[in-house]
Amino acid sequence: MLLCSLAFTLILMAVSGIMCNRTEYCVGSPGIPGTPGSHGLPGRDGRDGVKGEPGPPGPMGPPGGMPGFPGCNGMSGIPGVPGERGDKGDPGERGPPGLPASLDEQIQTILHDFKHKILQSTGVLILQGSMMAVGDKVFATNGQSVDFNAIKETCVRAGGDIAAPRSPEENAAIASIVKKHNTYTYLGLMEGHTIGDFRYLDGAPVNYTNWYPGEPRGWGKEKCVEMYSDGTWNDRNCVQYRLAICEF
Ligand code: MAN
Ligand code: CA
Repeated sequence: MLLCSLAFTLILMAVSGIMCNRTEYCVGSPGIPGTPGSHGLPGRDGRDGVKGEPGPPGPMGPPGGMPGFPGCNGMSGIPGVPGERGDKGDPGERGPPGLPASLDEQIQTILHDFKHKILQSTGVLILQGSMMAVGDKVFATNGQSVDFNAIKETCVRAGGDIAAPRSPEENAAIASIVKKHNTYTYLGLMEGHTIGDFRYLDGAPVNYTNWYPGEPRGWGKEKCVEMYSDGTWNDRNCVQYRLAICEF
């Protein structure tokens, strides 16, 4: 049988022209590739990857958690009201003795300049007829006619008093202002509790009068005193409008 198949092979080889011997591989056309093998087993797990970015903040927790840290300080409030004034301090030490003012050249220069300035201003006011100077007194008007109380207020506000003549010279000065304005004025006099007892506003009795003939005849009903344009006086109620003349 073996001999038979060997003989068959040799015959086949001879027919097909292929020659070979026992020490060489046969040279022929490649065979048909086999079918692919089945899938191998799964490989081992890889190494851990790099750490990812932090996730978004989580939702707010339930109430009753721990209190947070204190917040920053707020802005400063508005300043409080100033405190009460403190007590007066003790007087300072006495300075070194100075020159008497009469020998102090600097003081004398200042006084001289003051005097000059005051003389200039007074001269202008007298020239313009804005003031009447009699002795140490000065009379002036604002040209307004108001009642007795308003004249008093106006004069005090200006640093003076309602004009009250204490001599014929002062009376003439006031009268010249009244005449110039072609009107009457109230004087700084009033009737006291006793009828006919007219006094200066500080309560002192009058030491000079210039009543119009027959005046005063108000018999306690005319408490104020007006001056006519000729300088004579009449007792009168206090609510007429009269020229405001003050003395300083
Ligand atoms: C007249 C005189 C005055 C009086 C006035 C009042 O002039 O009787 O004495 O003060 O009237 O209007
Ligand atoms: Ca009268």
